[in-house]
Amino acid sequence: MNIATQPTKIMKTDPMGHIFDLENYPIDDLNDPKTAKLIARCRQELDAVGCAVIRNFVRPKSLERMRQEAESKMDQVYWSQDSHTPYMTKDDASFPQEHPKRFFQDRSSGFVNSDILNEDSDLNQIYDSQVMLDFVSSCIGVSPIYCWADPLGNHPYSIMGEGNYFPWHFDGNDFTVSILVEEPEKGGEFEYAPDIRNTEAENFDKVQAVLEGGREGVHTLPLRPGDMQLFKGRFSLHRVTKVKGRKKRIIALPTYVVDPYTVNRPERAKQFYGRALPIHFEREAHRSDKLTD
Ligand SMILES: O=C(O)CCC(=O)C(=O)O
Ligand SMILES: [Fe+2]
Repeated sequence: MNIATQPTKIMKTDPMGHIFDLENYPIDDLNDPKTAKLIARCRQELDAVGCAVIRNFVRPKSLERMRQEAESKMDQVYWSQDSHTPYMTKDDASFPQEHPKRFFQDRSSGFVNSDILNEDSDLNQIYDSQVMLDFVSSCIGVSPIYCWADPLGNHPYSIMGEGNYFPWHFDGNDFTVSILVEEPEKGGEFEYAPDIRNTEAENFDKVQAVLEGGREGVHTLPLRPGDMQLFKGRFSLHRVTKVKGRKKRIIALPTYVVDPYTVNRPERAKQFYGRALPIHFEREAHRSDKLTD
């Protein structure tokens, strides 16, 4: 199947007032002055610090439904403990030992994969929403953007319990939205180095400095349940610090791309989501950019 013939995901046009606070954030009308102002602010934040935050964007009842959904799937979480580079690539001995491509970090975390969400799940509705897609596209300033074709990783819940750590990495998709559904007692902070690389330059020296503990250009974002974050996960090196305490950290992660044909490489699909599907192998060679991954 080539790009021109692939089926297009059918998006729904519901205004989403049962999930989003449309009184304060009328994103179903991009011409509303409140929305235009919000989009301008998000763009400015993304340009300045690589991440936009919209406080109390998701209604408490929707958040509770998402928390219950994630809790109800705890026995199906794919937990993994492994060691990987920021690119999820295999070791490459042609590079010096200290090169980021050879920098392995331990990760322990779990995912409720996108393909096991309940059909009427709020997270599914967010991901199927044309209103949401248009809003994200406007905030990022890129059009068109698409939902990601990766069936396992395109809008999962990431789950982290006591002692879990999600180390420095880049995402396989271009843009990520995050909505914290349950806050841990301590830790689980999102740290990121915005735009540390771009499609033209990997900037391995800068990446190496952060991997080795450098804090230059690193931002910390304490997340709050119900807020929505937008960030450029393919270009910003990011991590989640170690979670502490009995409460789990649960976060919903809808993802977006500029090229609707891309999916995770099989290696990443296996490491994060437990398996690689035929689609991951079929599309392995197809990338929208030349980045390591
Ligand atoms: O949990 C987060 O805040 C970000 C997770 C993440 O970076 C990922 O799943 O790729
Ligand atoms: Fe990520």
